Amino acid sequence: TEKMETSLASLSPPSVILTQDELKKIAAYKAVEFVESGMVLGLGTGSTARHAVDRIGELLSQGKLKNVVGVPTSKMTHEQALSLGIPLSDLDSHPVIDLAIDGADEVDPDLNLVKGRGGSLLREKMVEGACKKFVVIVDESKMVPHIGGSGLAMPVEVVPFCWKFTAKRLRELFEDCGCVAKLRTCSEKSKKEQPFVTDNGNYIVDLYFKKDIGDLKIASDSILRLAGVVEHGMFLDMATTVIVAGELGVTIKNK
Ligand code: ABF
Repeated sequence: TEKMETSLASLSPPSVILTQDELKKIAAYKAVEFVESGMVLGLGTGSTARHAVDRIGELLSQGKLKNVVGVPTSKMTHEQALSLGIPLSDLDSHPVIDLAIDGADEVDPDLNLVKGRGGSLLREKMVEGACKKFVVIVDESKMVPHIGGSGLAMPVEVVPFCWKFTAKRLRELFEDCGCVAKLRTCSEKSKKEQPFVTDNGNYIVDLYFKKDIGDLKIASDSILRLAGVVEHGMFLDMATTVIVAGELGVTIKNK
């Protein structure tokens, strides 16, 4: 089901072009409308999810939200939530999450996602796999007809031990799709040549495809069968709602 909300149109006259960050904030604030007092919340990671966490902190400090517990999906979000005074927990103490809110890198028409270009896919998949409702927040640039087909990275978290061997096996799996496998390195200039290390002490191998990868479930299973792989960034059949903010308004897509 799809619902188009027109509130944005009335907020912004057609002459005002919203920035990508403003669109991210609009999607994030809309998602926080689903949050109720007493909920256990999965707190996402990334520049879109950051706005949602800020908003939750703001509502808590204003007393408009009470007794929520946040389960962060990364060390970075943990720090952010802590600084906002959001009470925190983890999956060991709260194995059932009422609602998780997080961004994504790609969303297809069936609400399958690519995540992990920010590097926190494993914790995100653990937390978001444990929630009753998973609301994804994106600006319209993230909507794609097929995930993995945008020419952008499909991240795979791998153990550092013999990562080149694992990267080679990943590339071979998708040989027919013209796959290129690249180790992700740090973004800071001074550390450019060093591997990017995830919150879990692992590396990320980014896969790039020249052709469509076909059946997503088959692709997912074959990646997970490789021994050096910890997790990948395809989130299939997990999102229950996707909130898309675009120049013409907010669209809410439900599974
Ligand atoms: C996280 O943040 C990731 O899974 C995804 O890679 C990314 C999206 O980032 P942004 O909101 O900054 O575009 O949710």
